[in-house]
Amino acid sequence: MNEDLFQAMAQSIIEGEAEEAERLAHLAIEQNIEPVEAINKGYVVGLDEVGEQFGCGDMFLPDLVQAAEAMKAAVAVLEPEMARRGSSRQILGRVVIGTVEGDIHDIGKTLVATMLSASGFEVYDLGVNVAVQKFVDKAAEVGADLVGLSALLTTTMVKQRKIIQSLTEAGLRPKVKVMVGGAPVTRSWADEIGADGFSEDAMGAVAVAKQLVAG
Ligand code: B1M
Repeated sequence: MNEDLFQAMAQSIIEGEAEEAERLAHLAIEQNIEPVEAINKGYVVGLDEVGEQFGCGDMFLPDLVQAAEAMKAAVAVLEPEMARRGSSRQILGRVVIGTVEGDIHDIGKTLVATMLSASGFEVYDLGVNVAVQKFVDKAAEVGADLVGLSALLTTTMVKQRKIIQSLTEAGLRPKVKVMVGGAPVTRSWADEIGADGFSEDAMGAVAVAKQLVAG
C-alpha cells in the first residue's frame, strides 16, 4: 500500500508539482509513515530520476528547479515531524554544517542537519555557498566538535579539501573532526583529503557523527 504512495511522491517530483508533493507528505504523516522513509523511498527516487534525465539532456534547468521546489515543499512538511520524533534531550556535540562555496544545493545538507539536530546534536547550519573561512570562524566561535561539509558538484568538492587545510592551519584539528558528503563524494575522496568521516546518506551521517564525537 505504501508503495503506491511512494510512487505518487516520486511522480510529484518528476512533474514538479509542489502542492501535490506537500499533500502527499501530509498523507504520509497521517498514515504514520517514517518521514525519512517517505523521503528516501518516495521523493528522492523522483529527484534521482529528474537528475538522470537532466544529465542526459531529456530535462532542462527549469524542470530541475521545479522538481527541487516540489522536494522542498515536501521536506518542509516532513522536517518538523522528523524533529518531533527524535526527541533526544542529551546534547551529543556541536556541529557546524554547510554546503561549500560555489554550490547552492541545499536539500541533502538540510536533511543531514535536521537528522543530526533530531538525534541530539547542537547544529549550526551555515546554509549554502559558504566561504571557506566562515566554516573555520564558526567552528572556533562555537567550539565545534564536528564540521560537516556538503558538496554536490565535482567542481565544488575540492573546497572540502581546502576547508580541512584551513581548519588545520587555524590549529583547530584534530580536536574538530570533519565529515564530508554529497552525491559525488566517495570514501576514497574522503580519505584522500584527510576527512575523518564520510556518509552516503543522512541516516548514515548521524551514525558517523556519533562515532566521531565519541572519540
Ligand atoms: Co543540480 N546538479 N545543478 N540543481 N542537481 C546535480 C548535482 C547533477 C548531478 C545533475 C546531473 O547533471 N545529473 C549535476 C552535477 C554534475 C556534476 O557535478 N558532476 C548538477 C548540475 C550540473 C547543476 C548546475 C551546474 C546546472 C546548471 O546551472 N547548468 C547548477 C549548479 C548550481 C550551483 O550549485 N552553483 C545546478 C542547480 C540545481 C538546482 C538549483 C536547480 C537544484 C538544487 C535546489 C536546491 O538544493 N535548493 C538542483 C538539483 C535538485 C539537483 C539534483 C537533481 C538533485 C540534488 C538533490 O537535492 N538530491 C542533482 C542530481 C542528483 O543528485 N540526483 C543535481 C536529493 C538529496 C536528498 O540528495 O543532495 O545527494 P543529496 O544528499 C544526500 C547525500 O548526498 C548525503 O545525504 C543526503 C541525504 O540522504 N549528503 C551528506 C549530502 N550532504 C551530506 C553531508 C554529509 C553527509 C552526507 O556530511 C556533512
